[in-house]
Amino acid sequence: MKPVPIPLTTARPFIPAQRPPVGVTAAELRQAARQVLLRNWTGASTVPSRSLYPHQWSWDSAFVAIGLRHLSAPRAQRELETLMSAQWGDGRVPHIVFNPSVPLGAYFPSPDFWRSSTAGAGAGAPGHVETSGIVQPPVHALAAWLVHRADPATSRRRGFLRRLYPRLVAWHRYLTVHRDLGGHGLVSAVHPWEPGMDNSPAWDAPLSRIEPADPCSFRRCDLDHGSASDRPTDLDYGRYVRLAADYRDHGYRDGDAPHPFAVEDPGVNALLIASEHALAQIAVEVGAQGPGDDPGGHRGRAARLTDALVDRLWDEESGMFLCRDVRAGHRGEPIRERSAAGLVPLVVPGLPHGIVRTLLRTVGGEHFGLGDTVRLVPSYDLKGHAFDSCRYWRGPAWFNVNWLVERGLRQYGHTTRADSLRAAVLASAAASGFAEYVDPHTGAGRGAREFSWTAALALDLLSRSADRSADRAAVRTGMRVGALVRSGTAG
Ligand code: 2M8
Repeated sequence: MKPVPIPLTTARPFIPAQRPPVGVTAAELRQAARQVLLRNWTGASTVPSRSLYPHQWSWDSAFVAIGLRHLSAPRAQRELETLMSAQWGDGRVPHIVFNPSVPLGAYFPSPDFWRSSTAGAGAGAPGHVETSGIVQPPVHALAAWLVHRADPATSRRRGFLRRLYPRLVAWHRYLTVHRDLGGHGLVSAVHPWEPGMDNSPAWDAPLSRIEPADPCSFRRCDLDHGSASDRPTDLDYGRYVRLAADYRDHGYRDGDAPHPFAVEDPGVNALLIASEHALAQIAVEVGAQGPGDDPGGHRGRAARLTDALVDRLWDEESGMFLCRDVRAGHRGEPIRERSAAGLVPLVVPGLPHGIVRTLLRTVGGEHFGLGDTVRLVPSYDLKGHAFDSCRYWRGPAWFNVNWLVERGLRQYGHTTRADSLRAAVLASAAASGFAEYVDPHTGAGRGAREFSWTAALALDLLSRSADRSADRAAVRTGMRVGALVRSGTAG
């Protein structure tokens, strides 16, 4: 009998350059993803990459937990608990939690740059662990809810949500109270690393106003592991360092820090809204009773944030959400760059129908080309003046972004398109050896390999119950696919 392949593609034919090698089974892909997550587990959390990122990152951990829940619910819970135990007194969840056993020189900016336990003491930085002082997108409540649902009995027995809920509430409160720098109900990022899309062309204009730090005052470690043509330039790095150092020197107190870089990002705010909806469900589960921190309170906050998102960041002319530079002009100004962050609001429930329709047209149109010229959503406008298929967040396709868009397509009932995207994500994850990101045109893997969220999110997509029958069929036929995953790892 001829083997039945995993549906790595659906309606449209493969774009030739991205045709995955034939013969991957779901079982083998699942096993390979599992091994990546086991290797990157440190005992209490998961590093994004053993080489490039040897500590715990905030939004990486949320995505990792979403995948880990299919392997071990307690381990997925632990991942989030470890992160949240480094939460600051003011509610912020730091973007990096440093592993004290990793040498200082392994990653820059290192703990002796951030000096959280001393410089951040006034903002409530913990004393038992060193962290960075900035944040990343709030995907955590969504992750916590998905982790709980994977094994509610274990979650209840361990009091997982009951312990996490107040911390998640404090985290969202930090963002909505201390970070509404524009004064219109949306959260601002104060450093290009905060939205997670570090080197996005959307930051070029606001970043150009920042005086870079003296290049002799720091040494980049990222170039020891990655190619300079993929990574941010030295000039941009100098600006990242300047912003972080100034924030630190103001004690990480948002009321005192000048925050010369302040951007309302649609990705950050959309993930906050999706997480507020998750908090409403968590509040039901733990029986939370206000004031404000009850299911109705969370739903009300999600609705107000959604109105502000549409009001401040929707741009009909571009057909998508745009970032807003809070420090430009009188009321702030839209940043006219099409970044994938502007598609992430597809994860927000209850968007106006017209906006969803337009977003879907934009995803498949000439600027993002999904299902037409590319099989994964690129991080930036394919036609944009700054497009670069290799450089960090300036064009390559990232797996977490594609997982979010897939979720959004499914939420709004576009199952066929979601299925195609799911298949493309799995094919790319396999063919690239779970790369950090891929060239959207050729599908070639870039950056680190055996990257944790790529493996975790592939595992999550493989575990969708609706797709299980196709996976089972492939597994039953015993197709061989190891070569696919191995050749990707080598590449
Ligand atoms: C990248 O960011 C770090 C700084 O936080 C870096 O470039 O050194 C980004 O891709 C970010 O989104 C991600 O969380 C982090 C770790 O994977 O790497």
